[in-house]
Amino acid sequence: MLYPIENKVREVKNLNGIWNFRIDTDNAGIEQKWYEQPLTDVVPMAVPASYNDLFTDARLKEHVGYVWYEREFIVPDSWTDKRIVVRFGSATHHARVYLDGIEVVRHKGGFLPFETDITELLETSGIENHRLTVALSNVLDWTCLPCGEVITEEGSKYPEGYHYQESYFDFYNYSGIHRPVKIYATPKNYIRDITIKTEVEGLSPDFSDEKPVTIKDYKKLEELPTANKATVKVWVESTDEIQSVKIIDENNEIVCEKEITQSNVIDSLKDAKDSSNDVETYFAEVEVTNPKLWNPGATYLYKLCVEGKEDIYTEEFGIRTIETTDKQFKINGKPFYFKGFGRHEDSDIHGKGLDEALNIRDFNLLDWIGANSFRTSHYPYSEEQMMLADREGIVVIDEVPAVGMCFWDGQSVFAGGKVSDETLEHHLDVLSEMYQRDKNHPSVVMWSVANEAATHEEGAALYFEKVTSTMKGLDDTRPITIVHTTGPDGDKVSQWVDVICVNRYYAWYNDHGHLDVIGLQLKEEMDKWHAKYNKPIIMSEYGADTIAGYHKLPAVAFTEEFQCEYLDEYHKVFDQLEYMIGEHVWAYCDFQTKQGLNRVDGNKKGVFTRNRQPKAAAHLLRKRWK
Ligand code: GCB
Repeated sequence: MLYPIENKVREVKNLNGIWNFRIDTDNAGIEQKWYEQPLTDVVPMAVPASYNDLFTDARLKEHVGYVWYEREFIVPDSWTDKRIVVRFGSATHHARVYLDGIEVVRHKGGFLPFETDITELLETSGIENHRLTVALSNVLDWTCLPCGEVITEEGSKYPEGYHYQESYFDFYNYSGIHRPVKIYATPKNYIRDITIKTEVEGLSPDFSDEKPVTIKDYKKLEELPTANKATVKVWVESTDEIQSVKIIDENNEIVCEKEITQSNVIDSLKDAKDSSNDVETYFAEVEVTNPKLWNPGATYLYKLCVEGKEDIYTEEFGIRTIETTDKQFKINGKPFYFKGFGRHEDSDIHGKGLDEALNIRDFNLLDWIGANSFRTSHYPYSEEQMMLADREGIVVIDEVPAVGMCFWDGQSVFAGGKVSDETLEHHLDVLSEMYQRDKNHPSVVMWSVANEAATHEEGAALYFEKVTSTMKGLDDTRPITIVHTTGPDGDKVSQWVDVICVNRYYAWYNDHGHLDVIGLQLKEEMDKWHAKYNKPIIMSEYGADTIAGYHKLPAVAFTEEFQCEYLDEYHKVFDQLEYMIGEHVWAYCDFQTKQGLNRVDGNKKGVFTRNRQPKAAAHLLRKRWK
């Protein structure tokens, strides 16, 4: 899915700002057709933002069900004869969008964009001020990702109708219109999608003998790879007649150009929205000699400019290769060691709402600490973050919101009537939406199809065989992973992934406080994983809750000293194991969770505070990673 851009023929209007807002206390608004009239009893609400932390009333903050957003907009006269689309960067989790009282789109899933063509409605409405209304539900059940369930309590101990949202994942269920809302105009005939894949020849130098790839050895691999030639394969879906594709370098010089004709059309189908138009898929191959490669921390971004008779679209991309072996993860032939974090989109007041200033601070901190990568735990992050990652050279493991598919008390998720065919169908849809959104980002080097699912269950094998094969079918250019809580003995799914990601909390959730058992237990388990699957391993989570400013010698749990010693114990093991290809500390920052006995106002495993200031462990990691 293309990001809305402006150019000679395309225009974008931002609808962010203050909207009207109303909590649907009885969840009756849809039945009562609130969308037909301007909303009543509204309060002002910021978009994009989570609404939860903007209220002072717990009933509003914790509301389970629908809330309503509304604003007006005017379409400029200059957009007459254009195709007009309304687009949401994300709305968490189930959205129904109405234009002037008429439903125009529904979307399930809180972390990916959706859009719809509203041209015809706008043209026929005869109204100047258009009303955009959104009914948004934050309810999670077993048919959506993340999974959850609404629990209703009965009996004399609870007020009548008492219910709350239950979830089996460890972050607050922030809700709202979290990412930008835009309307944009394209020519009537338009470019619908672009897919870019690159192939590289003559990579040098040959790093294949560089072993073992532990953090210490990686430091020796300073030399950047080069290549003789790249073939850029381009697929363009368009209702417009495509005429050329050009590749433009960072100096804005055209490095190659190809004329496109009808002979480049490889497929044609009816446009679902406009049957008078066919969406044709054009395919072209363009060659770049001596390409500048996109490397972690040393990026190069080319632009692919596609020109049709009416429409133009320019997409950034990078040229790089990815390969995995039994012990390595190579980017441009060079072994890559993941240093970084599992993160969250989370901050005070904004919740999960896009905050560009915060993103800049985060990328500056990643640079300061010497991190080269992160995982989008546990859902795809904003498009704006992905663009920053491309530009700043931060490597991304892109994860779908498949989290919470595990009970910690032994109940079955896959055979206990929880996960169903409907869950699977949605999971596959989300994989496809994530791929469609992020496929052209060079920073994305691997897809994660789930975090900590109950992969030891028989049913999980059937389920994840479909999930992994679907992901592989969508993208033949990137490896895939699944992030485990299950151990190597129980795991039933890792035969289908390329890299094993393991979350481990030795001396935290097990043998709490016993730092001296970490080395033994960790090494034994990692060796087992590698012996079973012969695949490289990333420690995708390890960490200890730490209250900033708490100190004690000798170290005890929750102090800054403990967090440092804890990480050190893990690092000693990683540095001995040549199949370990990365360390992602949990977590980048402290973050909000639901209330729980082991959460003192949130998860405190951050290496930085929620306010993005360093704990002692940040200095330790900086020394190690730099
Ligand atoms: C995990 C989860 C993560 C939690 C973390 C913790 O394994 O993947 O979402 O926040 O543990 O701190 O318990």
